[in-house]
Amino acid sequence: MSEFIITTFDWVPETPRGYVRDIRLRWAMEEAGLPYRVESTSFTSRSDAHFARQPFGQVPWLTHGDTSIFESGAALLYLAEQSGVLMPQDAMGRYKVIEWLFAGLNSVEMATVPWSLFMFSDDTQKTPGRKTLDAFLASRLHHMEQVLAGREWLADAFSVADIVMSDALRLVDRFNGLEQHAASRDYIARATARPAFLKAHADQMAFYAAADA
Ligand SMILES: N[C@@H](CCC(=O)N[C@@H](CS)C(=O)NCC(=O)O)C(=O)O
Repeated sequence: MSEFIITTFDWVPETPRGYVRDIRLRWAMEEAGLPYRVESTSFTSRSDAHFARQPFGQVPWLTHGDTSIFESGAALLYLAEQSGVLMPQDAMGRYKVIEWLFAGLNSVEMATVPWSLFMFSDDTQKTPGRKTLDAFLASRLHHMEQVLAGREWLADAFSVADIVMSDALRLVDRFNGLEQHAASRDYIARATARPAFLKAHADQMAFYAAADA
């Protein structure tokens, strides 16, 4: 089998460490027990070769033989298919995971990322646009709280959808945005207590600590 390679930035500032999206791929690899290595691309200078792999000049991307995949969700689906774990094999089970994977990326992360950009920037001005964004996020969090109050994982078993959803929600938790959402906090705690997450997180932190040296 060809080698799996995750490409991420060679360095990032302190704030995003532990949250750079290569963690989603590292996490899936650890869950699946797939061997992989991590390569890096310059954070400060985005080359044509970088844009050829990731058209927005972002990370991560996944390489496997001749296959190169950008977008963390697409790479996770590929890994789920390659490994035979992190997603059921039957069609109905697969689509249960796929719908929640898209919900994580397109319904929840669509609100969490812009909100967290304000929080990272210490921008607390209550402009009309900000109030709309806060209400948008509050609605998504409210509905996720109802869902998570009734189940351990989004589909029948832990899956790539949980990697994305818990990763999106932990960004909100980082800024204490889940104080009124106990089920969501419990879900994040369950997900991030998994040995695969702990390893992925420790490895990302060590990778960037080494980059400072
Ligand atoms: N939708 C993309 C988002 C990727 C993304 O936002 N990557 C961040 C790191 S976590 C990045 O590259 N930021 C630098 C930039 O946007 O220039 C995915 O899920 O892969």
